[in-house]
Amino acid sequence: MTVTRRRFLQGSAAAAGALGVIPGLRYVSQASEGRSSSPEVKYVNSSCAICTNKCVFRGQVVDGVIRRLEPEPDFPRARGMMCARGNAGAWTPYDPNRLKHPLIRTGKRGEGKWRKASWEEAYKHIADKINTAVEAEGGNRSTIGFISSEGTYQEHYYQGFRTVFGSPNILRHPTICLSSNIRGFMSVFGTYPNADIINSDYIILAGADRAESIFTPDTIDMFGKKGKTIICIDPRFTKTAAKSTKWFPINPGTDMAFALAMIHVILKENLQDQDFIDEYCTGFAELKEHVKDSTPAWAEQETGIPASEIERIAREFAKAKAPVFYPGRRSGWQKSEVHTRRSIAMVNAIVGNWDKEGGLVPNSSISIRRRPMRPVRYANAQPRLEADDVEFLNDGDGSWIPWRDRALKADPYRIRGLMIYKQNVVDSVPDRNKTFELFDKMDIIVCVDTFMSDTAWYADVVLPETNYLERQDPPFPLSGIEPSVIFRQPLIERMYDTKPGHDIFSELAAYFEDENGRSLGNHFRGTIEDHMNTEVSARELEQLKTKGFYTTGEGPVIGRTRRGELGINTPTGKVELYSEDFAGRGLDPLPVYKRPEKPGSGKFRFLVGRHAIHTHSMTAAFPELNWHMPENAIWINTKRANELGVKSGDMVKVTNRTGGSDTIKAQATEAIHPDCVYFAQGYGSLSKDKPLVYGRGAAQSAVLESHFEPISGNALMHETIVEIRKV
Ligand SMILES: Nc1nc2c(c(=O)[nH]1)N[C@H]1C(S)=C(S)[C@@H](COP(=O)(O)OP(=O)(O)OC[C@H]3O[C@@H](n4cnc5c(=O)[nH]c(N)nc54)[C@H](O)[C@@H]3O)O[C@H]1N2
Ligand SMILES: Nc1nc2c(c(=O)[nH]1)N[C@H]1C(S)=C(S)[C@@H](COP(=O)(O)OP(=O)(O)OC[C@H]3O[C@@H](n4cnc5c(=O)[nH]c(N)nc54)[C@H](O)[C@@H]3O)O[C@H]1N2
Ligand code: SF4
Ligand SMILES: [Mo]
Repeated sequence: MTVTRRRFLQGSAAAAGALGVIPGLRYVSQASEGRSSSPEVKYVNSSCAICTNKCVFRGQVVDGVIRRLEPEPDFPRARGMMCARGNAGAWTPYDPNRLKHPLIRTGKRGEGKWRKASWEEAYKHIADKINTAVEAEGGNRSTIGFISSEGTYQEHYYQGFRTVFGSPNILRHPTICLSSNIRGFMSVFGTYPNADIINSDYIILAGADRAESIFTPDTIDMFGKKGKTIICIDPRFTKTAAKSTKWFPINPGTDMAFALAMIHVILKENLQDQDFIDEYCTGFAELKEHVKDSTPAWAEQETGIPASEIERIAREFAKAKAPVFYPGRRSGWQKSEVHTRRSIAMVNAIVGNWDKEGGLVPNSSISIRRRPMRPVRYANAQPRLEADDVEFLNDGDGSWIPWRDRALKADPYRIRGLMIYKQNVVDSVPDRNKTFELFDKMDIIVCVDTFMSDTAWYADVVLPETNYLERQDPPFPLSGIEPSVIFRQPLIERMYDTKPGHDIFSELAAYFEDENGRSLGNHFRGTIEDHMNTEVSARELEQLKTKGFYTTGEGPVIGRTRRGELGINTPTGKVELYSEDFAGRGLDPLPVYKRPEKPGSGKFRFLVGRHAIHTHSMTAAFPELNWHMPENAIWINTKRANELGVKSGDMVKVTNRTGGSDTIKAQATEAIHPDCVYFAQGYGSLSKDKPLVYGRGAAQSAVLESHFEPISGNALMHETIVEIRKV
């Protein structure tokens, strides 16, 4: 091997080169300089960390340098493909802007002045600040807020740390993603199901951009199969719309009217699956009465979708062999979100679409022998800050928006510190001005990331986690219709002074004590290898090491409810078309439509949504993806743009009702509903260590107002009304 580590590091740290090729390839060219004539080639299977899908790949490593990541053909979710983002991940270890060692802030927050620190120094600094904060609050450990998105370490080590530390204040990703969807489907079916989209012959996608958001082989197969009808309902002409049979640019926030009218037609024409309803459902009579007046003509007024089309879709859907009204994923849009999802669940229920091929299928997962950490009980333990603000608050997930509001008012107690792991809260939580107000009240902000995100940029201590291609992660059960267990193993040696999550949290724990003076480090037993050896069998571990995953070998798990192996996990044990539980809580027991607010003259509803080559805020600065899309632009309907005197390429200022604003290039287009505007996430960064997106384009969180849905606690991303002004 002729590439020494030092030489490689020198190469990768060089500034933008003159090679004129895709930037990521440039790093690898630099890394591979002076390659030997008989290179050492090896393949390592591992799993992608660039989005939640965790596709398993086969990584090709030549002379210790990653050359490419190929999809693992046997892995059910990836089969023959890896998306653009997954491919671009190959170069992240070599990105000169990655985090390389612990940093402690020396200047003001956000000034970007740091000193390099050893891990011991960083841990000690964190522990001193946190212990002082807890003391200042009379021993109340709830004063530290824990924040994380999903990921392989999040589940046990990070949560484990929080559990033994003793704060109930955890905020996880569902609160800014899909908790309203989960709650809506749970209230009807008792679980949040998957959709067997490959085998369904009639699919309604309302607010689900599969072709960009879950661009996997089954999505391709879904579009590719003959004889299939796909109805796309979206205020934007997305890639999914382009691939669908029909697209309807619905008035935003009116999906429930569409769903209720579908139910109306199906019941009026007696197209329902009465046998399924009689055997599995409760509340049918109430639902039938409820939708009596939800006619297609009424729904046309609300949704903008012609009545004749609604009627036709309802009929075709009910008569199809395997229809599915896709549940969607991200769901925090409008105020009535939980009820909207319930109405969508009910459209499925009345045609008997439950636990069958081509339909909705309850989640399956493979269990592993994980030993959860037992919580330590502290005398001053306090309930979650926002415990009273949300009807169905999930204690393990929390609710970001009311939590932040309470923290700002120190109501009922003060939050003094934030431990943030793998969530870029400055960009991912609406209304970043408010997030900064929260930061201003903190004695200590710790951020564990792999890059200098906007959140890390404003933190006091930044801890660099080891890149996913250099790291060993524990086995992770991936649930779905065809469940599997995946894991990550290093393709290359660790290049910098970084640590994997397991080490970070188990080592940090040793700097804290419980009330009896016992080290919290005692709760973390064993190395990551010890965990792996106990969590799965030797044979399974061997499979993980060679293939990067294992399954039960039984293929899709469909039909357990119908075979009597699985109950319906609602309070009544039935599919609930009417919810006594909701009624008892003073909530509407049936989905009641409420017309969303119209933006008003000269104003727009601001929408967010996925982009095929980006993951949230994370990838916009990946050189090879940024090369395709150097900045974002705001979609404005052509007619509305003309009214404003705005042309494509003009700069506009977008301002919300609370003064939040950002400036961005305009893109006049027919591809968006006249009431709405949209731009992609990840740009307009504040972190100077993300130079490709620093100050380039606009940030969604600068423009999003804070709203939440009080049944599930989901932050609402489509309740923002903005004004556009040419600058
Ligand atoms: N490429 C890529 N893929 C991803 C991710 C990513 O960041 N990038 N993130 C992953 C994650 S965490 C999630 S949660 C999923 C999200 O996956 P999806 O939910 O499929 O994707 P989104 O683009 O968030 O939202 C879907 C669509 O809803 C539309 N919409 C907005 N308002 C309305 C409305 O009122 N009615 C209707 N019918 N439609 C509306 C938007 O225009 C958008 O096109 O994607 C996952 N996959
Ligand atoms: N404005 C806006 N906000 C949104 C959404 C939106 O569409 N627009 N969508 C919402 C949805 S659906 C979701 S799921 C959430 C997602 O919210 P986030 O989880 O905050 O999403 P990301 O922007 O991907 O940020 C993840 C952070 O983790 C870092 N990271 C990546 N890999 C690793 C790793 O291995 N270890 C560590 N420690 N860090 C790592 C990345 O560098 C990045 O800073 O955002 C929600 N918020
Ligand atoms: S869908 Fe793309 S980014 Fe997500 S895990 Fe798979 S390859 Fe990675
Ligand atoms: Mo999400």
